[in-house]
Amino acid sequence: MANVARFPEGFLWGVATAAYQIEGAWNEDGKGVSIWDTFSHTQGKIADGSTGDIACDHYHRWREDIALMKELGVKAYRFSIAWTRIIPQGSGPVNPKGLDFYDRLVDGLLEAGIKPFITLYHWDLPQALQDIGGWANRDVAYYFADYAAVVAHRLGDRVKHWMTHNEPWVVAWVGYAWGHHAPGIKNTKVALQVAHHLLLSHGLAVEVLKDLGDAETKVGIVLNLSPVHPATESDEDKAAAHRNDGYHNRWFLDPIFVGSYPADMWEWFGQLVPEVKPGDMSIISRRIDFLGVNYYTRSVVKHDPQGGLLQLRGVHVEGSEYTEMGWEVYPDGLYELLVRLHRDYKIPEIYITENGAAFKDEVTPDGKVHDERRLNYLREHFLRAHKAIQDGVPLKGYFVWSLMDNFEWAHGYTKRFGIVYVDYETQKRIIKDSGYWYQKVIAENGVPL
Ligand code: IFM
Repeated sequence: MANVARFPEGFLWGVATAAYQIEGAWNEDGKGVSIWDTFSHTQGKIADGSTGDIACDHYHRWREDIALMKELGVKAYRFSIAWTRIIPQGSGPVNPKGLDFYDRLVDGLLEAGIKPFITLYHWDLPQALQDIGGWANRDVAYYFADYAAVVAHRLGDRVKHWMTHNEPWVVAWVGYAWGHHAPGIKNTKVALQVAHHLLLSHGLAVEVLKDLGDAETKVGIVLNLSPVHPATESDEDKAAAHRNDGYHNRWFLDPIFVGSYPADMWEWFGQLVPEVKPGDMSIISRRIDFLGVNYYTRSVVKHDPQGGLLQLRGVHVEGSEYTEMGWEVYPDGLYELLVRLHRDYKIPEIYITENGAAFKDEVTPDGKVHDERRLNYLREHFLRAHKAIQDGVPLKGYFVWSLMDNFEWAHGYTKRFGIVYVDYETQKRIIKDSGYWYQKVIAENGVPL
């Protein structure tokens, strides 16, 4: 059919979620307490006072959720493992019931013809490890590698795609510098040390996963990346944009793909830079098979001497559409980012591991959710991905964030990202219009024009 932007054969259309955001069952079957259990149980931390105690109750409804994915026709499912289900105290004894849960989930997915893509760390650190300093403590990087080994031992015969971390930038900055996320620490120097330990733990886990895997095993990491544009063409604004890019994108990309921190940012951070031990950078830059890219928006910034550490501030773009998160809808940024990653870092394979949007949704009297803005958002982004592939970017798959509405961290349940609506009172799932549209895209392996 001519009126379809067709994707390459075998392109992996998927959906993504994360353990704390959907599972619930926060204290069942031997699970330990995570920093998000502690954080959400602390008054004043979550906008609507909610917790992930029940969330989407996926821990009990996983069969129904696999059936939903099957109905949508998705080829792959990206989910994360709760470290506290596997090793409740972070290190030490393994909890067999936790492993059993993911074992059943993986088998269920494979039976439904859906490829499992596992993220090992999507922010829910065992509280027992926070009690020894969390990611600021170098030992935690080694505990993470041990945990990776336990999971890979059990699931590695069936799971071939592994992601070590989800968005280490968010873990370090939002959790340890701004304190908006668990563990709620506000210390910039600590945040940079945390970022280094996260990267180190990534490299250590890559080695474990590769050693335990076979020829088919592919290992990667997921970064949240955004192109940064200057608000004006002034030299000051351009320098500010370059700094923001250094702090947000290059601080993670360069160590992983080049083996060093970006020199301009190392200098800019001055006394705040992390302690790096001999050999760390070669561990961090161990070859990986793919990069997972989470793309939602771009940043537009202006130089501002009062603008904190980076001396800049973000600006609102007149005339642009914004989502419920306050993020500008900017599909061209996805194309720009993909082409740049391919050009600057020569990454073997790329997946979009998250892309999607929060908009206000309502169930209308016909019992449906007509989320036209989300549908348009997805279509425009899919088309930019298509263009990037045509221009030579090795993009292999695309995971929509998210399969279903879920616990949006410090925003609680106030933001809905799903292509499936969740009624939290009844746990009823309703496929939104965007979900039905995605079903057609997958069936056609292309976007209707
Ligand atoms: O919900 C989050 C997800 O956990 C990580 N990436 C961004 C999403 C939307 O904010």
